Amino acid sequence: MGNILVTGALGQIGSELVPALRAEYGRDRVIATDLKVLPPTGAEALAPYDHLDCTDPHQLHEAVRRHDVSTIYHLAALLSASAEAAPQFAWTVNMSSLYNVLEVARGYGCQVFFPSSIGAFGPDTPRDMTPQVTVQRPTTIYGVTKVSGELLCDYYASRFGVDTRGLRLPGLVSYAAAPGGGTTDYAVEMFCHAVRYGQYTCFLAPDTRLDMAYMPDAVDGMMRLMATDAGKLRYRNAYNITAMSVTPEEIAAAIRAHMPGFEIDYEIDPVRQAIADSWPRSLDDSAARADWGWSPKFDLHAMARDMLLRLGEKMK
Ligand code: NAD
Ligand code: AKB
Repeated sequence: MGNILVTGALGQIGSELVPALRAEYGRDRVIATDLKVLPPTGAEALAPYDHLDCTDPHQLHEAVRRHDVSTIYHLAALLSASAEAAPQFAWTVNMSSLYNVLEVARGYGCQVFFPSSIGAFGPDTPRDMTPQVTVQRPTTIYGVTKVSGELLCDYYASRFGVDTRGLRLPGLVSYAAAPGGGTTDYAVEMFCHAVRYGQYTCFLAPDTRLDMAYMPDAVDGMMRLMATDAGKLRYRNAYNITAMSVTPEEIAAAIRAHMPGFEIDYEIDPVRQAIADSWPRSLDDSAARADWGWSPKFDLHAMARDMLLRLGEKMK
């Protein structure tokens, strides 16, 4: 078995996925890579780490060859709000990097993980208990890249036999690293501002319902999916997963159960509100539960308790 390469490793997911992979498979076997250049002081703690722009096929090819890579977790991308602010750049980053990853995987026989999103659905999709297989006509450039990415993964699996696997991730809540320009960032911000200031001004309306999951469950789901026998997987584009379907006012109430003085008000950002309003309110993740045992441990209240505890320790 070869080594594991993670692209976009310094982002919100990579900051927790890389340590989890290293704990499971050994530090030296997991190569963290990102576009960001590490300061010399941080380099040792993250090693093995390579600076890698995965829109450059040569850099990617060279990293996979040099590190004897057999598995790629491809996290590098622009998220929904950042992508909407720069749609042409988002297409280049999200699509050319995935194409390069799939091509190098075809050449070297690598397994590939691709993180799709609830953003791969659009206003024509059934919004409640959104099925695994349904209409996918997103109205954001982010969603367009996620549907295209799902289709490309499917194509490389059926046409070239590349072992592609993916998840349609909901908004992820975590304390280790800040989120990177998404619509569901409000949930993470709300916890951070609650601990730091006791108050948060939310950019989505109080009753905006979206799927979420806590990062430890999401990381466990990615690793579990990648370790499942290939024969059990009915879908090679991406599986729906979710742990909770929540609104800003419900998250605020869960925080108030621990911090009764927490205050929230609302200043709606029309761009991110329109994105959220085009996404599902709740996903049907029964295929993931049946095929490879998706089973999240954290509901809203368990997540709120853990987030407030961890952030409190971190901000001491
Ligand atoms: P993030 O924005 O926090 O991190 C992305 C990382 O990619 C950053 O560190 C950035 O420097 C890096 N990057 C950008 N362009 C690059 C390039 N050309 N080459 C190499 N690295 C580059 O994102 P995240 O939240 O960690 O998300 C990772 C993946 O998961 C993305 O594909 C995202 O669409 C998907 N996803 C995330 C969520 C979520 O809630 N976090 C939900 C659904 C899907
Ligand atoms: C975003 O809001 O863009 C991401 C996602 C749900 O894909 N968190």
